[in-house]
Amino acid sequence: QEKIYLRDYKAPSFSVESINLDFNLNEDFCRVIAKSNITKKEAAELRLNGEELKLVSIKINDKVLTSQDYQITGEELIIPQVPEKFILEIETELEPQKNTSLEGLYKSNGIFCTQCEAQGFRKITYFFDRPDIMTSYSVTIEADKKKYPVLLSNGDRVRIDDLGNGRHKAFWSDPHKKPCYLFALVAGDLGVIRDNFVTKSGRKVNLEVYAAHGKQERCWHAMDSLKKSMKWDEDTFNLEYDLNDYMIVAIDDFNAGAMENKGLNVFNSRLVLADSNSATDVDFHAIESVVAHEYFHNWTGNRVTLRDWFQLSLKEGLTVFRDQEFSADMTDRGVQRIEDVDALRVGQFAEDAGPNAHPVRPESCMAVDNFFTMTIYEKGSEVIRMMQTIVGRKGFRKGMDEYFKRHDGQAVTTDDFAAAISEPNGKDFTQFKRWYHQSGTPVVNVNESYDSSKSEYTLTLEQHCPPTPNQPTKEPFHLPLMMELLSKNGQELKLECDKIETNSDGKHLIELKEAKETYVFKNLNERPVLSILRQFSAPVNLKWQASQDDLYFLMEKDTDSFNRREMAQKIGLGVLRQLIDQARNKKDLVIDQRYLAAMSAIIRDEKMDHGFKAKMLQLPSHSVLAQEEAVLDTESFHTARTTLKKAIAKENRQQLLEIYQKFHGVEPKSRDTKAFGHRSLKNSALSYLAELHDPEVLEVVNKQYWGAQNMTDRMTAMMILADSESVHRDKALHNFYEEWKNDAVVMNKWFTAQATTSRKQTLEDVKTLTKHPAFNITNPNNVYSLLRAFGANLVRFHDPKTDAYEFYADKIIEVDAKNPQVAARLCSAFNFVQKLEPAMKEKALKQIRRMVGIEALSKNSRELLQSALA
Ligand code: BAL
Ligand code: ZN
Repeated sequence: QEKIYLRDYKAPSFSVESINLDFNLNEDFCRVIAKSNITKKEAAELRLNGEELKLVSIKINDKVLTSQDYQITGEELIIPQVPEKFILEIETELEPQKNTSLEGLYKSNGIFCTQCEAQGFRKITYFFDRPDIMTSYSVTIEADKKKYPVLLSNGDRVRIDDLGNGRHKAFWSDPHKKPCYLFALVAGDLGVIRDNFVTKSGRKVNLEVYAAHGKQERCWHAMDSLKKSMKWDEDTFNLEYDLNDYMIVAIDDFNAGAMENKGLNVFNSRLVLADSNSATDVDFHAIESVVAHEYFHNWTGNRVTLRDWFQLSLKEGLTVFRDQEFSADMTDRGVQRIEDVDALRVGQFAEDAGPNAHPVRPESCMAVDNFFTMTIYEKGSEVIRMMQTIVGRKGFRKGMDEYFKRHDGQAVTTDDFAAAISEPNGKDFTQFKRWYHQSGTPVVNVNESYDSSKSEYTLTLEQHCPPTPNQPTKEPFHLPLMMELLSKNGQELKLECDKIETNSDGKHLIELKEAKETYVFKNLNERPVLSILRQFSAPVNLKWQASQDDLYFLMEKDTDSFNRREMAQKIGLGVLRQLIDQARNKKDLVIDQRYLAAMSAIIRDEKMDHGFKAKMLQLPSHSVLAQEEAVLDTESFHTARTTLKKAIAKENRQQLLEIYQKFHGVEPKSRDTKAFGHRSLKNSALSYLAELHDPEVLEVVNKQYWGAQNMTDRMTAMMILADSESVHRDKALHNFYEEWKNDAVVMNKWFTAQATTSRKQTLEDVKTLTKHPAFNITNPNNVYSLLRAFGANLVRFHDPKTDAYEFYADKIIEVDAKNPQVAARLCSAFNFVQKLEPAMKEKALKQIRRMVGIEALSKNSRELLQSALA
């Protein structure tokens, strides 16, 4: 399979002034006529991308071409001779009803819809399928009037004609130039809710959210989130919406989460539909953040787009950063940061440490679709956040204004973005940009000493970055490390060190640029306690052999709430690793009493914010353990974690029950941040209590299941019961199924609850569920909620007593034949292969080799699996 390289980028030889797309939609075929107005800018043959297309005809300036005039390969249409300016008319035929890849034009539950990013447009017509070709679109859609009353595309509605023969035809025109990956079409019979938003300059924007009939009333939270996003982007970045209409359409079969097509976002229905009966607090939060994300793309992605796909983080990293900041403003900034960093650690750090590590701006790839990773998105967002930390919020806003001033309407690069932020702030980002091309998570070692005779505290920081694929050595990174020194009673001390920066927000920063640097702080009459990497100001692994006293002190007193929780995690990780070691060596498991006392103190702390307290009580996940431990012995992980949880629960049984009783049933329908916090705390108390496996607690869980007044409570109870041997288990699962079996979105929760248990028979359950009538392997959400969730269930996926790898590989092969993008997302389950014990490793490698040996395996899956073999 061919690789593509960033270094081969060449500016296009053609420009397209406009394109008109005419769709004629039918049950068994769709005819597309694409008419483009093209200019040749330099001597070149015309090469257009196109895949799986049936070509009907090609005309240049109304003259029909014969087969001698052009050539068609599997991926391109080549016309050697074209005039300088011409109208190219191409007619193709598609079969959307047979399109299982869900790229290009396809059908989901009787609705025609499109997904063009990254390279789906080439499955609609032959075109320059590259983001640096931006043009004006006009679109007509003709279809049966009864079956497809709603006909949507990007931009402005021009008119809709009744053709008098049972068919109608809609005309759309998008006044903004765009690359073809932002093209969209929807045709179907859909319900809709409507509202409007008046922009700061007085433009009234019609807002519409479409969903299957009967589901539209579940779209109000998405609508509300959209309005909040529009207001936030005006207030925060002075960015206003630029069309008369903004439409969101919920689709059941969708590879990803959502798509920011200009004026017409297409969403996975799981990220639109929500009410308190059917959606959890986490779902509500995710919907708000993804609706915002897609809306924010209107400027960061659509108005300013990317030059080539290697620059994907230009729009994704920046837009994730924007949605994280939005969520922080809508909810609790401290808790939001904890959640964002947890997600980064679990997903992106693991990616950076695995066989598919790649830079935020990659240099090569086989499948562009494989770029949609945690590294491009979440680490990309951290890169933007570091820029903001270096220049401060005011400086960042100045840079963003400059970015739009320089590049509105253009297709640009991450270098262009970095220049727009750094230049107006007088900063040099030359070294900083290593974050874009060096992969891997840097490690920062911290060494401290205090000299009481000189009243001096010395801090030495050393950085290095472990080797990653194709990058054996790295240059030092430019690391903004937010820090303070704390006194014995937790006060921030005056910092007398000339190497400390203060950014425009007044935050103290170390800008570590060398491999090793030393900082001397003067006039400190007592040994201070270091609080470093506050707010997780750089995505690094901090190696700090601080004393237990300092760690416990920071966990209790750090003035940065993020760091309090971080220290709780660091101590918890150490405790768990000791227990894992004991479990692996068949020793008695001895619980660290100091840690137990500290966790008990948190449980008993009446003043701590409830949402934050729930985060303080979380133990490090298996995925974090897997990154720290040299060997992936998940049974020991499980034993260690459950033993620790049980000890904490046993010590605090009464207090946990009190927390539960105090908050259970309080404002069960409220969705404000406070209510989220209450529920998250009392459900975390319940999950600790469940570890005791005592019948009284399981009665409480069962009662919560049956009496739940919202999905958060129902789902929590169902997950606890699903992971137990309780007599209540089967009845609850059966009831959930009966209640929601006709609701595709909610049924995914039922699959996940059963795929993520630690019970020994989980694999057998998952196998059975793949044959269940509610499971459809062509539906991406079903695949993710059952199979991918199982692949991420480290304890059961890596169970030496089962054939989980073989089963999972069979499923990857089955999915891959229909939908390569979805199959590729399953492959990451094999990322830990290098950490497996020899016998397990051989088992896993055997399956990977088997998959790679299949000739027809997609380049998407092949690229990811092959690197696991390297
Ligand atoms: N562009 C694909 C979906 C998203 O990141 O918004
Ligand atoms: Zn995005």
